[in-house]
Amino acid sequence: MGALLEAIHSPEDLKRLNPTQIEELAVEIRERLIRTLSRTGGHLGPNLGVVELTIALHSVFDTPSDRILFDVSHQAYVHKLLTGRVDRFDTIRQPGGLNGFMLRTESEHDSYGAGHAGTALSAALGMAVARDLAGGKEHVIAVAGDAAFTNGISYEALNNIADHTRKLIVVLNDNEWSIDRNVGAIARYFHRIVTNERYNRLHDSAKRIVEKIGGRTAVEVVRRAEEAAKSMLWPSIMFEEFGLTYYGPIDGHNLPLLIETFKFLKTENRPVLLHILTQKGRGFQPALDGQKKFHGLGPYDPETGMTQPAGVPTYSEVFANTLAKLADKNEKVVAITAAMPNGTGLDLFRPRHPKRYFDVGIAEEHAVIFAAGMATRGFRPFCAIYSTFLQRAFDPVVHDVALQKLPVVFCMDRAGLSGDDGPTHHGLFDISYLRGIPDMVLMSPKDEDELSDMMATALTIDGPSAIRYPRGAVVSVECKPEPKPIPVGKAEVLADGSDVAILGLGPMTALARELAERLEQDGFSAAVINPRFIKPIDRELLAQYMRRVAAFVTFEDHVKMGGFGSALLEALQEMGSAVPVVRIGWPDQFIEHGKVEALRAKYGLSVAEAYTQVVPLLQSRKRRTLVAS
Ligand SMILES: Cc1ncc(C[n+]2csc(CCOP(=O)(O)OP(=O)(O)O)c2C)c(N)n1
Repeated sequence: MGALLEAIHSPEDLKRLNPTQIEELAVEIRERLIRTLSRTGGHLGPNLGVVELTIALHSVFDTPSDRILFDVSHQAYVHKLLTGRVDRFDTIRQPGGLNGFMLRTESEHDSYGAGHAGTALSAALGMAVARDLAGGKEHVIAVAGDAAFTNGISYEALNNIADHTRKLIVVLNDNEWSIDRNVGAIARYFHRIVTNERYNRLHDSAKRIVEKIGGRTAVEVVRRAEEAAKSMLWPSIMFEEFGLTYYGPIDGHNLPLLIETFKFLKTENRPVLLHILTQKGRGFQPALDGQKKFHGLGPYDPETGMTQPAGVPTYSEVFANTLAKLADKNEKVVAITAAMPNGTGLDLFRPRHPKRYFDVGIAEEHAVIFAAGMATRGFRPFCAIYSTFLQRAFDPVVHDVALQKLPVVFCMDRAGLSGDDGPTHHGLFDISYLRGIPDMVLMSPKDEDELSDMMATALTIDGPSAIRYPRGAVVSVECKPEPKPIPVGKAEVLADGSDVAILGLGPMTALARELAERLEQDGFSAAVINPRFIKPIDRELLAQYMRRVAAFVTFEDHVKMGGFGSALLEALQEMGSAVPVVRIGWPDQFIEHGKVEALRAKYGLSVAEAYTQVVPLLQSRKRRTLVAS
């Protein structure tokens, strides 16, 4: 099984296959994707949809000299299989194995790394212009899904392409889905093109000509006929207005058609956009039946597609249910997501308050400015955006929300290490980038009950606030029936002590407790503090402890630089304290993908590491006290 695929060590091997073998290869690739991902998890649906497209691209173009870019690059598994990574494919998303996205360090065939949406067209234009300036001949091809066209950057690139290069191929891979159903006017526009009957009739005959005759002449004849038809059917095709010649829509699963079309497009001396229609999840019925679920998922049964039922609720679910409750009581509460209704939990909010639920597409900057607009009119927007994706909207957070002191609440899911997805998805920078913004109130709950309380707290704040909480299952504590606001800027003392004060941010209070236990066993008296607020930090409490303890310890699931420990250091320094601070957090480097526990151990986010660093500080005070007495 899989003999053809196993023999592909580079795209050159693919080019030696005959048309029948290429069709068989597509079957083998699908089998491999379904089988491997059933164990590793990953983006099954998107990859099943681009099997023929990727085979066609690698049959016609020559990587690594030609540059193929995939937007987001979650759909680049087939590309990995065809570019010398079959042997390692079973390691995808596993510790030390292949990354789930394109990585320039992983292969010379990965021309551009990505994980966030909307970057392919800009980067491709950059490469095309670099080629033109250097007098090169290579081809640059950007593959972007229909949802990438809900993202502003794609249009910023489109606005420039025709002015700056004459050779660039954009492939619009249209499957009508983002993670959820694609939203907005652009999705409807694509749908209108695809469902226009007259155009499609013409199109079918065009397809037959290309299949029958093949080659450049056939495509040229078809193109001329289509050109005429297009202008009859619509006053303009949007992409043509941007200066890209539009081809399509064509069947993205018809291999001979795709190959012939790319052979033709390769010879074009003007920027082109090829619109292909694909089916997300093609070849695996459970994925066709559950497009949303199979966009990206953990392990499943390769026969039935069944997954383990989730036992414990997630932070996302608690967030969404609490928001629905808050919205029941306050008609000004609205929920905003940037194409992540499922991931953020807002799927649960939507049916309860459909009029106050907004999915704006993959458009984080717009989401934040849209929220700002609503807030100016008295609404209380909750923007549910993953920590990593809010990076996109930094300026709107500063310029539109904070500067105008608007009460927008940023609910940052997946704050902390995200694990298997790797560096593009780790949420390790949000404290650093939000902490310096005036008026921002920044919170992190130790458990799900406190998350609900912080959401209620946010409603009492007359300005911007942000709550960071991690991916996955909650701590499973008893939750109050109704959330209760917490006094802003007040930390919670979980245990008092006089030798050391240990502050564990968010769910890291668990590590703080563990460290305290170990130190108590050694005869030290340890205070355990749940900071709750990163900003404003509880200076009153710090002032009490800085007079008593020999050291502070901070634990945070965030980079150390500019994080919570840094905030504590700054506050202590300003208050004239020289008490040493042991900061436990992520180092100043990008963290690879892997299992959270293993990566924490590797990078010293552990009780053991804190213990090693803090004990000498405590012992030296003990010695000093003994000498003094
Ligand atoms: C800036 C940003 N926001 C959100 C996401 C989460 N995300 C990953 S893939 C995806 C949908 C992509 O849809 P599309 O580009 O149409 O590709 P498909 O999976 O349908 O092939 C989203 C919203 C992201 N990667 N980047």
